[in-house]
Amino acid sequence: MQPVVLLISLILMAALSAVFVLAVRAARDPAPGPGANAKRTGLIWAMTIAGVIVSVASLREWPHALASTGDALEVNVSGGQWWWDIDTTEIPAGKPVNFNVTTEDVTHGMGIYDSSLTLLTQVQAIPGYTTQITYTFEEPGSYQVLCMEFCGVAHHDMVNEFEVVAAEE
Ligand SMILES: [Cu+2]
Repeated sequence: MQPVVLLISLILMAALSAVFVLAVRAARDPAPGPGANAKRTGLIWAMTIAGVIVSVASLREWPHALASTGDALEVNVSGGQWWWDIDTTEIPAGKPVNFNVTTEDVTHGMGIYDSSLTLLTQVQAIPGYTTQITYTFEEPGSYQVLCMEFCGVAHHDMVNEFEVVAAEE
């Protein structure tokens, strides 16, 4: 995945550089032809409209559901240097879970990973606040909570886990 991202980044950087070079060349031209202003106005409108369309289309699918209040299971998570305290060790699969996350000292990042260490969801843990994230686990298994924000020498020790169990019929 990373080589693909790198390649895309390099292509976009080259495209941006080309635009920059063209803009510098155009600025050297002392007398822009007639209609240049109308062309610029049209270009700005076209870019604005394209930008709004791309933004709305790409933001439609949020990576996580908004905090739900319905029949979700409430799980409280508290972080600190250097531990995670989770008040629930078994979570039923297929049921939305509201994680209420806070920290007792500095800012941490609560990331939830599956057994292959794929990040499923994450939320910032902020002192004095409770942040919420809702997630529904589909697969039973062991899940890990890791800190995603460097928070001191034992940051890497901020590991805890919980089990997702098959829902009772
Ligand atoms: Cu931390």
